[in-house]
Amino acid sequence: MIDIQYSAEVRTAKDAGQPIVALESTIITHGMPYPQNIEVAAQVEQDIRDAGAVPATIAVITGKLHVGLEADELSALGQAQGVAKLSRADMATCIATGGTGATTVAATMIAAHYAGVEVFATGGIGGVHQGAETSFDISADLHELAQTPVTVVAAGAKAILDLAKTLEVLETLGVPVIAHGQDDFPAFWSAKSPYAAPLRMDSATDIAKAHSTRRALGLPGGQLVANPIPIADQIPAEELAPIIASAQADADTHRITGKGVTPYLLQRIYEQTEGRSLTANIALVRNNARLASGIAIALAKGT
Ligand code: PSU
Ligand code: MN
Repeated sequence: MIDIQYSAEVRTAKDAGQPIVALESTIITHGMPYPQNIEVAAQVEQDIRDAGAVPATIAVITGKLHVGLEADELSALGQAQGVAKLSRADMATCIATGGTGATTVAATMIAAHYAGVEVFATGGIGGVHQGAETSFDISADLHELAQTPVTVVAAGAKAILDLAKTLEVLETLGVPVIAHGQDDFPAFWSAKSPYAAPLRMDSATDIAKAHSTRRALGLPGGQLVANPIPIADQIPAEELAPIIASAQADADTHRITGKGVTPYLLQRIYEQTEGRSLTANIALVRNNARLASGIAIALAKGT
């Protein structure tokens, strides 16, 4: 076993059996610019507390796996340079070599499960990139959802991805994709997409029941809860489409590959929407944190 460094509030919550919601840290280090990144991270943690659960932001800091960060640790991580982006492939080497890294959806799921946390809120999952038929760029997040039993609340997958292929791969992998409160699969900055979600549920309690039913059946893997951005905060898909296409073209021109692709595209879209993509991103993460708290609370009650 490796040691987990818990924050004080997560340690207390674990001992008392209180609901805990995991949060990733790549969104802080690679997904949003400083200083908004740490403001948002602190705000999302507070949203979870206000909803009656306890936030556990996950990261590796100088070789130690942290589940829950103290305020000073979160602030330092948000300003640190050269933090690694950790997915399933990199987390163990980072811990083994005393490195510092932020966890993606995949790595956060692994750490949350290891710590006994079953619900996780984020912005958007990684997925199948446009042009994947030649680049083979498919996020490890999808395979993680197929094997690690954590319910992940996200606003769907970013429109920088190929949503149709992302949904197909999730279906192949047997991952339940549950839209919350609507029939469409949401497209991150936009509430709607041209694609229907395979499943729909309208309450946190039902989602919690589905989670515990999978556990009872001994099924490996988690659930993807696709929670649409509130309509008032969305950016219409038509408006984003040309911006995404141009960001994608820039990424191709500059031969951005591997882990660099998602952060590069997010940064270009942030610049080209003059920050509006970030405002929407903040609104949807907060919305996801609230729903995840409801699910964690229902599970803690034995749902
Ligand atoms: N979506 C966002 N912001 C992010 C990410 C996704 O809105 O920062 C991050 C998440 O950590 C996700 C990762 O797990 O990007 C996916 O990266 P890749 O496509 O390289 O697997
Ligand atoms: Mn990738």
